[in-house]
Amino acid sequence: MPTNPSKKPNSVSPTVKPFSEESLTSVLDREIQKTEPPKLYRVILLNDDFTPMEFVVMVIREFFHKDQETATRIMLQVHIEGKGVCGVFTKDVASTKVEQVIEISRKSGHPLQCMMEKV
Ligand code: TYC
Repeated sequence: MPTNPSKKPNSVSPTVKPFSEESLTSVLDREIQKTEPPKLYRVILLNDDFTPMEFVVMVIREFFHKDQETATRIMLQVHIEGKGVCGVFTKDVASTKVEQVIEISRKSGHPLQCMMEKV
């Protein structure tokens, strides 16, 4: 084996070469392409004969951040058609909204039903 006179006897040559800017970018691009977009879920209110309309409007305003007019329109759609969409969210957010709506409804003595369905 030829000896290199400038090399110290016990030095180890580096095995990891630093990334060039281009190769780092292509590695990041590949990682981004692997990331799936999050699955989305509709949060839906169901009609019943007992929950007061004003309570449903309050729920839609407070938990889904709708104004009075939009909340009233969604409530009336549920009342007339049997169900209506209050919003579309990622799984965890949708499931938390469903729990919160059901909790406040039961605590208030109303049978309002809320569910989520995959978009
Ligand atoms: N149908 C109810 C009533 O007549 C009102 C209502 C609307 C209830 C929407 C639930 O998700 C609902 N008082």
